[in-house]
Amino acid sequence: GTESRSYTSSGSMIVVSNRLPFVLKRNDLSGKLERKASAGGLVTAVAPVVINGNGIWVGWPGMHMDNPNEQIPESDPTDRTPTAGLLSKKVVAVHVEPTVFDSYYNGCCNGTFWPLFHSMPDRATFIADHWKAYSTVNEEFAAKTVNALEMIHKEQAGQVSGTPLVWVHDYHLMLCANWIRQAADEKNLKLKLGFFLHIPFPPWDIFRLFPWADEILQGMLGCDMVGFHIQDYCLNFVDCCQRSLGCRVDRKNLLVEHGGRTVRVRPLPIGIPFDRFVSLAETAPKVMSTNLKIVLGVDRLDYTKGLVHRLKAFEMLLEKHPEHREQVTLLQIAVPSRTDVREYQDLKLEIDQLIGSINGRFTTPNWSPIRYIYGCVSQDELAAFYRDAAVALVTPLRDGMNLVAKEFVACQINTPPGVLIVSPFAGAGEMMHEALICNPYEIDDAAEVIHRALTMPEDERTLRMNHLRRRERIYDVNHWMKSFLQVMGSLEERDSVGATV
Ligand code: ADQ
Repeated sequence: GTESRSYTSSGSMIVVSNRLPFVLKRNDLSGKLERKASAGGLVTAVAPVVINGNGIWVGWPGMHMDNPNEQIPESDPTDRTPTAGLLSKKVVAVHVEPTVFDSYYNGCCNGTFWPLFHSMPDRATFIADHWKAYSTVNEEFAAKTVNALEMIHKEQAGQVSGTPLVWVHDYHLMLCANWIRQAADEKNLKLKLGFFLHIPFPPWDIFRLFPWADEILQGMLGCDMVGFHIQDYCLNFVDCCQRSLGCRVDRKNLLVEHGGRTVRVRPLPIGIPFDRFVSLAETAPKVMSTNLKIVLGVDRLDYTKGLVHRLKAFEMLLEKHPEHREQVTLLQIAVPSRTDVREYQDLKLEIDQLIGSINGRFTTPNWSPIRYIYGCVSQDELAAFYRDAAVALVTPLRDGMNLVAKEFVACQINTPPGVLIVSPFAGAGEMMHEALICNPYEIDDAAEVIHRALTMPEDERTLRMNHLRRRERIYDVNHWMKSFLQVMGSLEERDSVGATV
């Protein structure tokens, strides 16, 4: 098959993200700290660039430590994950006092920015103390990033090497850039600064509801380049800069002038490790023994994912098209998320009740319409679900990109293939043209779209899926990584085949 390549940056890369690419756990028996790897595609693509380029990762270690000077452990010798080669001296852990961290993370990040940026302002809280904590934590991240930059400059003293590249991730860290830039300037440390937002950037009318909106924009404009998944988010950002800050902007070339510098704004749609999902799908054992057609949903349990609307649409399908009863089952997998937040607990209850009522209404002695898994599943199981499903329902009310849509098409290796249904309000809906598009708010129509997917002729399914797969194979997560290095002017392509996991 086509092996996707990994790339090298010309200068060392410092990645700054809320969480490190692994979290620390204390072993109950030995009392020692251990690394617990994360399995995400982003880490798969970014970790090799950090490791190969002798870079550094700055982030929160996933737990509060009584002694912040306690050493981060090296990786276990049996560790085969992408971060195994990340030496402890290349990891900078950011420690924050628990109450401040709570105001920053649960308060400002997930209580304010998450709903606001997903255009759900009624769910957002605007609390000055949370914003203050956000600012404090961002300052701490910036300080640690400058330490990392100093380490890299020291190591490279005298050697000819590219300019170090700092890559800040996501809505947790929108204020870091100026502090990093100022401190680096004072210390005469060269750098390039890039930012990537993993969630949508809202239109001005929504964004300006945030009382300190200008400061966010100024923070992001501290970078040389600001990346979003799609063009729409780029245009929203440019528009906000013009209307809130009065910046001179160039919409065609996506440029913003600020503080005597020109900031580039770029759409950089993220992809998945396509080949990895194909091989998982090729080897994963069957997990469902059933002759029923599976309609699949896989989401973090989050109000942006449109789970309630989806369940209602499925109920409507069974009502309007009774021929699907006892033929089809909805398999919904929901990953527990932000479980200490009240809104997420309420949503869980609402979903439990709705599933109970739909199953109560339609279940027969040999069939029930909905199978519901509340929990994590292994990568193998996930790939098997994706492979063996007839239809995937990816119907968020709003979503930056949505990787589930992409993982589903990667795993569709059986002939004839299944059908993808995607919401136009996900970034993924923008480019996956051959999917069936479904507005999750319009329940009746959503039911009709599911019906159409279930009755689509084989040749049409094949044609659509071939196109979808071809695109995702090319625009995979390594391509995203490469595009970032390219826009930063830091791409040094090695001619070798990528390090595969
Ligand atoms: P998320 O909101 O988390 O990401 P998504 O893009 O769908 O949403 O990614 C979810 C990931 O979790 C997928 O890779 C999926 O495989 C995994 N996953 C889901 N259910 C699982 C389960 N039961 N067990 C194990 N793994 C499971 C944010 C933004 C998105 C954006 C990404 C990347 O909200 O819009 O696409 O970042 O930029």
